[in-house]
Amino acid sequence: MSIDPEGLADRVLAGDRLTLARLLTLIENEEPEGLDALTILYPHTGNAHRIGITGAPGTGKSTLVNRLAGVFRKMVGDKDDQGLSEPDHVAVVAVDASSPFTGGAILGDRIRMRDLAGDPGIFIRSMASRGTLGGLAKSTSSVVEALDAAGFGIILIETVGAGQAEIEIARAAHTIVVIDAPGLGDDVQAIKAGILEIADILVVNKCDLPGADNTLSALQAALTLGYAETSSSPEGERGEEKSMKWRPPILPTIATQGDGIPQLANAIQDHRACIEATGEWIRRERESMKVRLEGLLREQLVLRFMEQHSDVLFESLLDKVLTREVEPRRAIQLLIKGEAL
Ligand SMILES: Nc1nc2c(ncn2[C@@H]2O[C@H](COP(=O)(O)OP(=O)(O)OP(=O)(O)O)[C@@H](O)[C@H]2O)c(=O)[nH]1
Ligand SMILES: [Mg+2]
Repeated sequence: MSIDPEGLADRVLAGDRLTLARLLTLIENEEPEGLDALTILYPHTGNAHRIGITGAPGTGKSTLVNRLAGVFRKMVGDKDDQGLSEPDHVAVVAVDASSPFTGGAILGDRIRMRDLAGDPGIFIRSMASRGTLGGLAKSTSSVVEALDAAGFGIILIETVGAGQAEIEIARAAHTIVVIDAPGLGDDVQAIKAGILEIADILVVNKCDLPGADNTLSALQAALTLGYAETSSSPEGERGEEKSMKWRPPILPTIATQGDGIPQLANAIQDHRACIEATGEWIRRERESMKVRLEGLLREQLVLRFMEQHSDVLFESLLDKVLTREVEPRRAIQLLIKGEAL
């Protein structure tokens, strides 16, 4: 059956959720019709607040994201001429790289179905981590774009903060929430290196469990240390800029009971307001699009190169690299120059 990309795009813009689900599948499978529809939809994007939720496996991300979606649906927007505006529609994208050991994702999905079914303002999509990790980041960006065009004002993106690709996905968000929980061993080590630095908001979930206070204070200490290092940087900071600077709060939650979730929703809204006021929003949009375009360019250049050149040269260079006759970077120089050996 042929698919008409214009018809698809029109129905997505009109709020047809079944068509949206179908489009997301086309995008995930990298079908050309999906890309054609995205091209039509692209001018309608740019309105969503993208929120990355990341953290170690089993910290309660899925449970927390469900609660958060529900809380956002109850928050009314700013007052305009017509009175209070409707709550934003909320989309959840769960990038399922969960390890088979925790089994958390399955449970989380069951809770999702039970709590959120029936609210047409909430849309949930799980993305399987098949294919390359780079491919995952790429299709996640496109899925998020489709949801943005479909009118979701808030898009929550859950990733397990376990690897580079997941960190890349989180980085494409306007607001990054990093979740920690007690009982994961060394509290700060439990958060992968590099992930604390990208957090706009830190959450200690499972505060009903023993050790929560230790996790809170360990994070506080790590954060204070991080700040001491930045503020002693040689450039210095003007007082005014410093006062505008966002300081990541550390918030306690019990996601299973909903405790602390309204405070988290408020902190996320505050962060949005802060980065909009300082121009950081625009800077982040530009930076994440730059990374995305560079990735797409790299991919296309490699594909084109491989199409235009015979495998023979590549394979013979590969052989020579393996026998230590040619150094790898030198091999690529030779390959690009087209110099056969
Ligand atoms: N005690 C307690 N358990 C919680 C809390 N939040 C979540 N859990 C439980 O922790 C387990 C994992 O929850 P998930 O929400 O699936 O965690 P996750 O971080 O999404 O897991 P992965 O996606 O597999 O990384 C489940 O058994 C939850 O019921 C909490 O606040 N307190
Ligand atoms: Mg999960």
